[in-house]
Amino acid sequence: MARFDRKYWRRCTLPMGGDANAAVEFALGAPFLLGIVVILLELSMMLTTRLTLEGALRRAVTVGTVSGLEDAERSTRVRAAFDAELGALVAAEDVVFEQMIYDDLGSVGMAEPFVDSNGSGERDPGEAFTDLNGNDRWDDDRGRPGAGGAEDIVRYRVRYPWRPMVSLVEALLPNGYLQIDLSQTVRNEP
Ligand SMILES: [Ca+2]
Ligand SMILES: [Ca+2]
Repeated sequence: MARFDRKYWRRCTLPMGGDANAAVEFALGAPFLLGIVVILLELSMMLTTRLTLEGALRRAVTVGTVSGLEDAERSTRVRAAFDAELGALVAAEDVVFEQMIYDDLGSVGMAEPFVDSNGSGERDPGEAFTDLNGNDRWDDDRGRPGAGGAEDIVRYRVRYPWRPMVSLVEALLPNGYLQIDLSQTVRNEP
């Protein structure tokens, strides 16, 4: 009768060696680590995009506030200065760049006044309103398009839907993108 070899039995039944364990652990952990790396890369892309847009907005404001320009020329120069600062990361066709003139600082971003006849808390069709910007319709922002003249108050606003490159990250975001919304209000020089 064959003698029972305890050492041989243990060699056959014990788990695999250290290398095999490490391989299994790596196989299980790799997707998680890869996911973290991808998210960090996307985050850095988003921050770089935001910084680029902030720089372009700053440049536009610098160009926009100088004295001695009429509205149309000022507006054209501002837009050109802004566009020139957009790098390759920004899809220029997706950028919404807005220039709005206001009568005073308290009016910035405010809706045109209206009579809330039905008490709904919002302006409904048919309710009377004051057309402050003279475009013959009610607006939820009373500003007039343009970069204004001397001492005018102007708000520059940039909106941009930043989209990740990796579809997995895109799926994590509401609507598949992250809205970057920047604005700066200035008074033009005399
Ligand atoms: Ca109403
Ligand atoms: Ca209006």
